[in-house]
Amino acid sequence: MKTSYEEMFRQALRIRLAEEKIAEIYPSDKIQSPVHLSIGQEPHTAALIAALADTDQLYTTYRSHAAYLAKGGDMPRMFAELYGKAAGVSKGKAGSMHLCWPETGLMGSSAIVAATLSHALGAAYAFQLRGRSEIVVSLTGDDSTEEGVFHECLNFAALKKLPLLFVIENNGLAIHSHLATRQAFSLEKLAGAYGIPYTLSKDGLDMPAVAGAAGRIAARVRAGGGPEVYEIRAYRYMQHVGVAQDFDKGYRDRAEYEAWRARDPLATDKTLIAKFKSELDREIAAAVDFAERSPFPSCDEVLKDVC
Ligand SMILES: Cc1ncc(C[n+]2csc(CCOP(=O)(O)OP(=O)(O)O)c2C)c(N)n1
Ligand SMILES: [Mg+2]
Repeated sequence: MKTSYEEMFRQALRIRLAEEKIAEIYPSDKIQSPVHLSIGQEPHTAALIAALADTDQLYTTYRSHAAYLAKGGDMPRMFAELYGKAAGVSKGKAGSMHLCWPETGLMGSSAIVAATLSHALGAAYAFQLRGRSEIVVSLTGDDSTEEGVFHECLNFAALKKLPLLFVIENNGLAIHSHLATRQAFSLEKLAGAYGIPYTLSKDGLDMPAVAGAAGRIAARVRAGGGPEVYEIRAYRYMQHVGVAQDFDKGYRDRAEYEAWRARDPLATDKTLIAKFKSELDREIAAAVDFAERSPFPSCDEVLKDVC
């Protein structure tokens, strides 16, 4: 593994502290973009990305702060984007749900469930045609596997033996709907129907296990073994969209959350938290300050870059 446990921990903690800062700022309405927080799910994202080469490409969903930061996205420009400022990654026009940082391979994220799957597929096909050594990773939620495009992408990726890794972050929920009420199929068997190998990590909080599995899978995909499906089970601590915890809505039990949190290294490893927290708090405060001081785009920007 190219990244040490401490570095993965630091990266995951960096994401958590940044998202906790977003939650703190949000009631002020300075951030008008809807926000889908990854709190609880950052460990597996940090571990997955730690196992990839820096030049590998990643495509993901609206729950994108974690992937953006772990893939090397600039923190001040992320906050500026959330604030709708001209200095934002996408000049303040994309908001939280469409972060990208092509400089280090985060090629796109989208509010439309499963939308980036076909983009990842196309990129993987291009890498193959050009004889490149990079692989493409598609990181999407459990609900995306119900979309027709997921099945089409499995088929084409298997047919062409593309260098594409489908990572499914399974938090068991699509907004308020549990997986058991939505899916009549097994992901493993579905992948198997296309001859695609499937791996499961039952605990997304276990960063060494996720980084180890992701590294082994990525090496096979890179060596020309064709696409793979990697499911990571996780738990989101916050509501689907927004910055509250919505246990009062009755679709899940606080005890589930407490059981995950009791094992969560970002909550329990006081030694590593103490080691990194002050430095990360300073980085985040500087990013927020940058966003607050930056100007909004001028009115003549409104139709540029959008059509
Ligand atoms: C094509 C499409 N259908 C429905 C929606 C509404 N929607 C937004 S998020 C979401 C649930 C997605 O769940 P999942 O893929 O498991 O990701 P998670 O939010 O759990 O990370 C739905 C149905 C949408 N954005 N796009
Ligand atoms: Mg989900």
